[in-house]
Amino acid sequence: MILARQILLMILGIGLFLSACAPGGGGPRSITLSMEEYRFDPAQVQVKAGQEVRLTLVNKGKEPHELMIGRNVVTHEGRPAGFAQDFFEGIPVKAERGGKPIDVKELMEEEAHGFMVALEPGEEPVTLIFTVPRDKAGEWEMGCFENEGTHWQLGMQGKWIVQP
Ligand SMILES: [Cu+2]
Repeated sequence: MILARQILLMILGIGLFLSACAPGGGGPRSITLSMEEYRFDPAQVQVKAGQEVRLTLVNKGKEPHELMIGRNVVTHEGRPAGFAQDFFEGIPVKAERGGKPIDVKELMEEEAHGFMVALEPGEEPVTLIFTVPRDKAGEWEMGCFENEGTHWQLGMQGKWIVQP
């Protein structure tokens, strides 16, 4: 009986410890977003306006994947190619790989329509660090437009929701 009581107290202690570490404490919000054929995991991400976000991108698939966030898909030669409205426009974004700062431009393809991060399969994850501006509140879409837009067409889409 005494042992059971100790275990119970220990579980309660762990629970309190974890809740103290839970997001909402005002610190940066850490999110891991996995990319694979042909989806984002999680498929829906919620952030708060004004919040600092550390968004780590991992390519768990066998093909190159990218993340773009925006609204209203544009086409290039009849294929989905990005968004008319880019979520990242006007947002200063820092990037880190393996804990070291890198130039975010290294992660972008030359002809990208808006801000994007592309990762080869097995490439080391990248963390994007930025603060969500208050005027970006609302619902946005995440998308991968690799392979001439086929990833988007195959369902590589998600929701990026900015709570006011
Ligand atoms: Cu993809």
